[in-house]
Amino acid sequence: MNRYNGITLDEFIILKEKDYPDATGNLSKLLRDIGVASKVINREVNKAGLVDILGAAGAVNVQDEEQQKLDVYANNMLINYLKNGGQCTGIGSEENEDIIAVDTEDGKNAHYVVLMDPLDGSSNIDINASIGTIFSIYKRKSNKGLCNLDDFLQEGNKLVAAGYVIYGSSTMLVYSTGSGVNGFTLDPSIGEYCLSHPDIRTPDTGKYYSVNQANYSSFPTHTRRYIDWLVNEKKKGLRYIGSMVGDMHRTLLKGGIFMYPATNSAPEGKLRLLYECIPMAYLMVQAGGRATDSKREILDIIPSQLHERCPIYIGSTRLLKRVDEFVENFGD
Ligand code: AHM
Ligand code: MG
Repeated sequence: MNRYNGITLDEFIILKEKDYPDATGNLSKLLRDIGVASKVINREVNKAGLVDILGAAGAVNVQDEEQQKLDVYANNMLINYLKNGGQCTGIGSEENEDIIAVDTEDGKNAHYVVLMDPLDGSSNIDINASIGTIFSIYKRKSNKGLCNLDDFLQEGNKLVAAGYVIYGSSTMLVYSTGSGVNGFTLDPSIGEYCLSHPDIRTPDTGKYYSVNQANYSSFPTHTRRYIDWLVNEKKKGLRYIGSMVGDMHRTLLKGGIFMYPATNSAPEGKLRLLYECIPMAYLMVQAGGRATDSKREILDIIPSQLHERCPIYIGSTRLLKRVDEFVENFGD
């Protein structure tokens, strides 16, 4: 039995901090703030069918996608907690075109920037399927004062922490600070995340592949051939929720591969590098898996824009190795 089994997220974060003698406690506080914000979001997600909170808010976000009311709520909630928590100097969100610099004394002195997709998979809200919050945390590059965009444009290898919350049949928070991945299930009776999945390891292969198969004809040749191989030779099953957090959660726990390749209409893929692909790649790598854009390891990519997109192939190492081979054999 793991020495941490069953303990709450807060206790775990504090215990883990003791493994780092130089830790100041700031990152722990930031992680706890995100945990608390996610519980408030979870409460609203849970009652979404009961109150008039569903449906489009009318606004359109920076990606030209229809914004749902819960997206707005989740975004505001996280921003409030991060701004008031005192450990975050700036926020980059899928829902905001520009970075938000925290213009308070604490904010200007804080060390961390947070990137997030406050409520990913929002097209699933109306049908009660899994959705999630994705976050990543970097140390700022600038010293003090208001943060700037450059503080956010860092490669995944520089992350200090990343995670997601899945609002599914139960709510879980899964995160890493660079020494393995741990998963916590929200116990609604006590309102606490409790360690339920210590030290998650992704199997080196798996039964399922996960991709929007409807885009097959516009995938690069190597990906089409790879999918043919998965289906015809390896007899893999297709699982696709259309919610990255849900599809990733299954892949992380059970192995397999999740892909969002380039398509004709989206030559850079659909998913966002900084707050979708990089944090998920970080978790997958920490759990013993791998993530690439078909040519580069996701964690090696140096971002140049806040809302940049990138193709992603993420999951079990043996299946990722085959992606490399198909790319080598079939090119683009
Ligand atoms: P969103 O950030 O607007 O919710 O979009 C991201 C979602 C991912 O969760 C999911 O993997 C993908 O979009 C599904 O896209 P598609 O419907 O094209 O398959
Ligand atoms: Mg998203």
